[in-house]
Amino acid sequence: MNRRIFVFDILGFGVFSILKNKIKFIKNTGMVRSVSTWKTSDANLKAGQLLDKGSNSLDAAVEGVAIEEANPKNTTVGLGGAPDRTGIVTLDACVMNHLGDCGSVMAVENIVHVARLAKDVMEKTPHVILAGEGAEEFAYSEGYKSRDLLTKESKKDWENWLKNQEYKPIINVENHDTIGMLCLDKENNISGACTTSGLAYKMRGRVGDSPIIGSGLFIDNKVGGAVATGLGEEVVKTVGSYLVVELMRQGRSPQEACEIAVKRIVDSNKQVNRFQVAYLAINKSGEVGSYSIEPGFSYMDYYKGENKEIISGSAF
Ligand code: SD4
Repeated sequence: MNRRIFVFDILGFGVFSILKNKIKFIKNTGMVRSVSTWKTSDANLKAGQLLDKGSNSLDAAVEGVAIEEANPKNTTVGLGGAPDRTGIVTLDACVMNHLGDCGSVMAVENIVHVARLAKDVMEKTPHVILAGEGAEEFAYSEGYKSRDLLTKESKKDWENWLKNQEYKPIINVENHDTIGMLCLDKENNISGACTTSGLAYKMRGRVGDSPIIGSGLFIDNKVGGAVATGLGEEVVKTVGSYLVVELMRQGRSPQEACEIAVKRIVDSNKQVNRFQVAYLAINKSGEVGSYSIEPGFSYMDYYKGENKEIISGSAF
């Protein structure tokens, strides 16, 4: 090969690969979108409106999910969340931003806004994860107030549960459940937050997927983000949210990526009709996808000033 052709080849290939990447991950600067698992309308509206006002994606996600954390009617998040089998409410949460920074708290008692606490772990400590008493002490040092998370209603439900003590993860808890949220801001940056009280009447000390980076939430700002909800034990086994993002990196749409990740669980599980897992994903172009094992999963979508509930497709 003479030198001129060789140089042309190198340059040509360089231009081609740059173009290829550009085509795959088209940026949509200026567009904002917020999506969140289940019918978490107020939380998603809050995040969407913050994004419209120019908030960065991390602040929008954390302040959005804070609405559910403070909602005593949501029995799977924050205040009013179902306790473990000993009657103690323990919360899990994590956040991840467009730089790939992340923070997580696990099995935290007496603190309502654990997604904010996870953000504080990320921004104010040299660590990524704080658990249990250490996380709670850190919260007090940052000015968080202690609050009994067990409401009269959740205490009553737990006392009823004690009569039979049957541990059975419920497939879709009244369509109002763990909140995983993904936000795309005006700078075309994606961040997310995930917050939960975990599965009702879990063993003391049990932690699910929600605070585990890569399982309950994963963001790669070059590609997109994903969140999971449902039976955490099954999400952890396939590192579900990371899998969805990696599938998008390989060129799959958010919808295709969620479907493949759900099918991976279905294919390896004979008892699949006994539990629910759902994924929700967004890519850099602002395209959204979702899929679940069982019917009944829905998500909220704030786009162009409208906040809509979307019913997800399912494997069964
Ligand atoms: C967990 N994934 O702790 C959470 C629970 C959940 O809808 O998402 N419920 O396993």
